[in-house]
Amino acid sequence: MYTTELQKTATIENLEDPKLLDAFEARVAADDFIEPKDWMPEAYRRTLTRQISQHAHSEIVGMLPEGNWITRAPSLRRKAILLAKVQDEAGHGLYLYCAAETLGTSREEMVEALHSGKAKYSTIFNYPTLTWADIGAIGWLVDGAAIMNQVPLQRTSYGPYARAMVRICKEESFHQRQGYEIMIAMANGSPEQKRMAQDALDRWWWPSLMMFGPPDENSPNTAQSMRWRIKRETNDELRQKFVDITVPQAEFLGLKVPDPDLEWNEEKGGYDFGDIDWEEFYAVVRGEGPVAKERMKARREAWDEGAWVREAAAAHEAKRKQRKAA
Ligand code: FAQ
Repeated sequence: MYTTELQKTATIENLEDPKLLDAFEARVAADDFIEPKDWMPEAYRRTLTRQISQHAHSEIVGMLPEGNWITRAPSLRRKAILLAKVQDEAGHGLYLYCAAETLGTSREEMVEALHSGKAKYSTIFNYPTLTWADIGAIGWLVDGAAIMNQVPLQRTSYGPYARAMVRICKEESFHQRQGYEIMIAMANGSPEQKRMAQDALDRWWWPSLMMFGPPDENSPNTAQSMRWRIKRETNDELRQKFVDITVPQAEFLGLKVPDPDLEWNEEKGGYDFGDIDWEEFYAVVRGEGPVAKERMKARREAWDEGAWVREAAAAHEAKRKQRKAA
């Protein structure tokens, strides 16, 4: 109902009146939050719907690589923590779908876009989790990269997205720590455990750097998104910060970052690092990632198998409304 109302408003106001546009731009420039019923340019609405829904899809698809290890976690403590983490990711997906719905697209439409391959989700979740050390590496590197990207989004210009990010960032910070704690245990364990930790770092390092998106000069959306304060830092700025924070953490673990060109650059006060394989990135974006097909199959099956839950919830709601009206 709310969604339909918003859609109507969007069509009526889609005239891009210069006065409205100027007022909108001034509010954004003053760091005001834009709220669902405020006027906004159609391109702003579209960009946000794309980014927030893709973010939501990433959280939901992102449950799969770790979900794969819940039954094989090495202790009850590890199992309970991993279960809680994977549930948190589901929660993040839900807040984000709700935030995106306030822009006028229904959850069903967004899910359909994911299942038909029209909408993207983060490349990182198209890689397999081969050993328990991968669970450590995901928490440390993938959640670490996610936090780096998401902390600035707490100040994104769209209110519902910014507010969703506050809670998500708190939880992601716990996720990063649990991953790093696994890495500490593995890196200080038996030679075989240390070898597994190094192998996980070797496989997850470059895909984690790709999470930040293409280099700024090849990023079609960054300039406008920075102007509208949807993005607060560019892909390259965030990637650099991530490298600078993470390399010392690898050193503390006694592990080697798999980049022969990695070198501290005193002048820029950050690390220089080797070339990212952008061919691989674009192939994964096109749906050619190592486990892309399995990921989409699992999501479609989950959606189909959950149909009865959605139907039951809708029937319950209809009955509740009927009783209230009577
Ligand atoms: N994967 O012009 P840009 C997580 C696409 S959550 C796939 O730079 P933009 C939590 C991009 O969509 C991880 N596609 O685009 C967790 C665009 O295509 P489009 C997700 C990518 O939007 C942890 C095209 O390339 N986080 O990990 C990727 O300005 C552990 C051109 O790119 C978010 O979504 C990619 N990596 O910047 C869960 C954060 N990068 O849509 C479970 C919010 C780029 O025009 C376990 N999103 N593309 O067809 C963002 O900050 C931005 O959307 C970027 C991309 C930075 C991802």
